[in-house]
Amino acid sequence: MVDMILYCFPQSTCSQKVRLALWEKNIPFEERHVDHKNREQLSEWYLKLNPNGVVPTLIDGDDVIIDSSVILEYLEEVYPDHPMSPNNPVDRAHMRKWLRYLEEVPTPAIRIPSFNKHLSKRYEDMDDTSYHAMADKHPVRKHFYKRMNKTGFGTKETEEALDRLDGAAQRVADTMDGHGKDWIIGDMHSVVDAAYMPTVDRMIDLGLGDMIKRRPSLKSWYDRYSARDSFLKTFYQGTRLTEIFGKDIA
Ligand SMILES: N[C@@H](CCC(=O)N[C@@H](CS)C(=O)NCC(=O)O)C(=O)O
Repeated sequence: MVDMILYCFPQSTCSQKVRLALWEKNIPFEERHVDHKNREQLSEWYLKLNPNGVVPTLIDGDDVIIDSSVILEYLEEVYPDHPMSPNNPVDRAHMRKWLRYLEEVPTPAIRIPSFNKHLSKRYEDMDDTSYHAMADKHPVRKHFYKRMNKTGFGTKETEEALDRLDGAAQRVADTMDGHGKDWIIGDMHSVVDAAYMPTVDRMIDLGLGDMIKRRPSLKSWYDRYSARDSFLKTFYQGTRLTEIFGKDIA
């Protein structure tokens, strides 16, 4: 019997962040899949747990914790074994600075090519009225879905997103080149690595792997991380969009 339940989608990058940390920290948990295809994240029962209508949601005994980076920090505080955050306040401030940067730049950016290439297919059979009703009901993504308008984002927004992904890859590579250590904040494999990895893995799955490959320190970071047990357990069969939607869908 486990006390910890993670409501998630197998392919969601925000869910993958948390799965990486749970496996890394060796915390037993039950993974429960919210049915994205049928928009279960907007159902009444789920909105009671997570009023933002997004995954992941962590249930720890009687407590409900939402927002992937908040969950990462919560796990660090409550389950300090197998630490993924530094001890001293200055290093912790640097760690948080990275978490905020990742949330501000690459995390929203990766949604654009993901929806353009694959995830918009989930909406193509919906009539316009139902689609707009879904968007209107979405607590945090109403305007995102309205801009996407079932088929994908426009050229300008797509180019901006790719530029942000490239800029973030450069920032991480510069940082790693600068300190010459194995992980983003230095010697310690931390929540920052777990927070960025799913975006990088998604970039590769979307055919944007060149942004990683042409930066040797980033490429060796990916290779190092993807050999870890936590990575192999997080990215099980069916967690990549190409496995669900096929490689050739443009
Ligand atoms: N800030 C939230 C964002 C979570 C988020 O955007 N989740 C996406 C999957 S990665 C989602 O559930 N989307 C549902 C939807 O678009 O309806 C977090 O980090 O947990």
